Amino acid sequence: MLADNIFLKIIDKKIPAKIVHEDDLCLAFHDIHPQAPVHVVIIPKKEIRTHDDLTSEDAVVLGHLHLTAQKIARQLGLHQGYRLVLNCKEDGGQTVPHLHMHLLGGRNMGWPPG
Ligand code: IU
Repeated sequence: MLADNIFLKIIDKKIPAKIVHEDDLCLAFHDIHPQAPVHVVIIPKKEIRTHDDLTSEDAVVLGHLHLTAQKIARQLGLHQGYRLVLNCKEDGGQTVPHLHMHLLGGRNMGWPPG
């Protein structure tokens, strides 16, 4: 069972977050439980619950999340690379019911993921 959509409250500035980027389409902030030296969460402002709910109308937003991740990675000095993770629903490990992309970097990532 997915928890409440706390990310909508972060978008509305009802709860605080360490924001690293904001524009009309998305918001990015440092994860409260970082899994790497750099761990940023990038979310669309549009309410999309999971990756499984995406439609062709969301192609621009989805592309924008990727380009924003690239921009933030450069700004935060992840010149040796980074990992993007998008967990989808229960089996994918999604805990917050608002589409989000994890940007992880600053260490060597293992494979396969858990
Ligand atoms: P997940 O893909 O749904 O598992 O990721 C949710 C992430 O959101 C997870 O890494 C949390 O630490 C993070 N997070 C946060 O940064 N701020 C919050 O208020 C909450 C979760 I709730």
